[in-house]
Amino acid sequence: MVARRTVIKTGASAILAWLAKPLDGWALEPKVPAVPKPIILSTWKFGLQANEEAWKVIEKNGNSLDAVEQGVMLVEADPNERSVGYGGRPDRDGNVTLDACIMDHNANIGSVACLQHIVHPISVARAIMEKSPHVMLVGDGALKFALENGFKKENLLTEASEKEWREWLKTSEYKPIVNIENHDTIGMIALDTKGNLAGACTTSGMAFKLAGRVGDSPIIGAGLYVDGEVGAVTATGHGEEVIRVVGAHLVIEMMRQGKTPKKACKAAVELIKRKFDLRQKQTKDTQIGFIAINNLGEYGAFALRKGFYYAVKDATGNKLYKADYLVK
Ligand code: SD4
Repeated sequence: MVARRTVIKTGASAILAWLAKPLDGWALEPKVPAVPKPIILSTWKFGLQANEEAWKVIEKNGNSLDAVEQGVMLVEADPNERSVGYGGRPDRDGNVTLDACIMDHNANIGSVACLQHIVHPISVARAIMEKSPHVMLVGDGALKFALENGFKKENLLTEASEKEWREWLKTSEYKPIVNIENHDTIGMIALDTKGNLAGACTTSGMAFKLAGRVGDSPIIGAGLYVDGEVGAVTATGHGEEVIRVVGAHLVIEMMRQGKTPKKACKAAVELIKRKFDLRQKQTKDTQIGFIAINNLGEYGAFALRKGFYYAVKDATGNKLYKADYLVK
């Protein structure tokens, strides 16, 4: 004889199974919203203005690639932003050298590293992507390509940056401290009205770095990665540490495996911390932050320590958020 409780249980599971099964003609839940809700994320406080600039493209149904380029160009051209483009702090020889990269949802990529004299490295990166057979150019070759493609040669070292550099020369003490007072790289990721993702990342790198030093920002997979089937991610902070774990690509792969953008960013930060621990190095004075969106328009961020901010713009507004962090 079958117990009454068993009958009830079996009946209930049958109903649940029936409810879970899509009937013929029923639409399955879409993986990507039918009408994508555009969104833009960028690093640090200057991300707010950059987002507004990028939104001008998005709101006219423009594509996310144009949006991220336009957005970060605003910061590149601003002499008061001392860690990106014109007015950026120089290397220890007094030369402003810039790193940037750009990527779209179909894995089109362009990157430029250690570029001098050009205000908009992000546009040089895009030109490399669209007009050259390569994906990355560096140093003199990158400058030559830029000049041949209509970019103008300019002096990027402003009076303020030169003064700071001359002051630094007195001690020549190299401390790559990355925090809110010394905010850095602009990384921007966006989802447009057609559901396409893109990202851009641009920086003058660590102030007073060795000549020739390249950080994570122009390295596709480290400072930026976009996968149209998954999401978009960019990083800021101590580039050497981000390169060590191929940070942005790692976050993408975590999202591909089902993690939310925030959890994926957190997992990458945890791995970076673990690498510090294994090398018995202190994380003091080091900052790393990731921001991520998935192709549903969900977003998140995570940092190694307190003090990382990121800006989020969508149809409802443009807000600055404090990222959660791993260590005090
Ligand atoms: C670099 N990641 O050159 C850049 C610097 C940065 O916040 O983002 N600082 O290593």
